[in-house]
Amino acid sequence: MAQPALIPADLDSLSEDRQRRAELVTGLTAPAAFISPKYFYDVLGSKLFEAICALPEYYPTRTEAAIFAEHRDEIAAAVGQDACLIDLGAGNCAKAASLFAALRPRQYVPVDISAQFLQQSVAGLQRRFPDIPMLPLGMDFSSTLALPAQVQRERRLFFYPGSSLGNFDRDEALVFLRRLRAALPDAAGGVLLGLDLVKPSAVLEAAYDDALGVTAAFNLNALNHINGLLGADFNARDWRHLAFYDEAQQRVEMHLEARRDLIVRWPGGRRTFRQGERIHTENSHKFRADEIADLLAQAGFGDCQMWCDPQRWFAVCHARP
Ligand code: AVJ
Repeated sequence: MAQPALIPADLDSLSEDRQRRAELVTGLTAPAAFISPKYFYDVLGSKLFEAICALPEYYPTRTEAAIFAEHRDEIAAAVGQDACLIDLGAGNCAKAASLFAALRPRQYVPVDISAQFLQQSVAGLQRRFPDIPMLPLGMDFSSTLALPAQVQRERRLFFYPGSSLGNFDRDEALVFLRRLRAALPDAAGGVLLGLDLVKPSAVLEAAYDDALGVTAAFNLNALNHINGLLGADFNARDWRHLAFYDEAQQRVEMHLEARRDLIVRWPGGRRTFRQGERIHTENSHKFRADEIADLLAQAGFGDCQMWCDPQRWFAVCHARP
């Protein structure tokens, strides 16, 4: 089968570009500077995330994979076969691919903001699975879920693994889940989520500040990515990676901290940072098992099923409209 063409959903159009610059400038010039974690994912960032998933400290990926392996048949029975598998933040597509044999999807729709990386992933995947029609979408699904007409409506299954939902605040997560719910026309499919659970902070902090410094590189790479998008002059050497667990907010926060007083410039703007001043780059919310069913119910889903590892570090959930 020919290599599937990537649908580049507008990322390069002029208005999208202007909007993205405006969003970045808003965050960078805010009194407490911030950027969206979606800016981690250029080609290098996607590769660094892939490396994170292989780190001994980063338990989510392998714990989730173990849950899928252990409960494959039950999960497949809950989800049903012949689905249109819509993989949100597909990256290297490895998680979905590991389920292909059990789920036998009728159509595979991987979606990722890192369009070029996705294109490379899908090219290899289509060769391994020539019989599954694949429709890769290079788009930012955090703002809109406008799926092209080629995406089958029947038996849609939104696959959102890896605790990516944790990047949203609670209210944003609810809005996002409601949007998924609205895009599901029938009861057959649903959502299949992977969610990271609350656990001792030492485990969490090691997972987001690993000994090899891969997560630090992943965080710092956002600055290089922004330099390209905005024409800014960030120097990654001026910044330090910071990650800590906030028990009250139930989330790991990542920041970049200025190592000295400095000025960052871009066409049409600039920002002074004092030594020690931070840019907030990510929240990674952790869930309590009992709040997951509530969240899904509030978003309009029913029939929630959940599978965990023996330590109860991670949860895989399926819910139907
Ligand atoms: C892809 C958002 C699930 O929050 O654990 C990994 C990203 N950040 N290490 C996460 C991430 C730092 C990851 N998610």
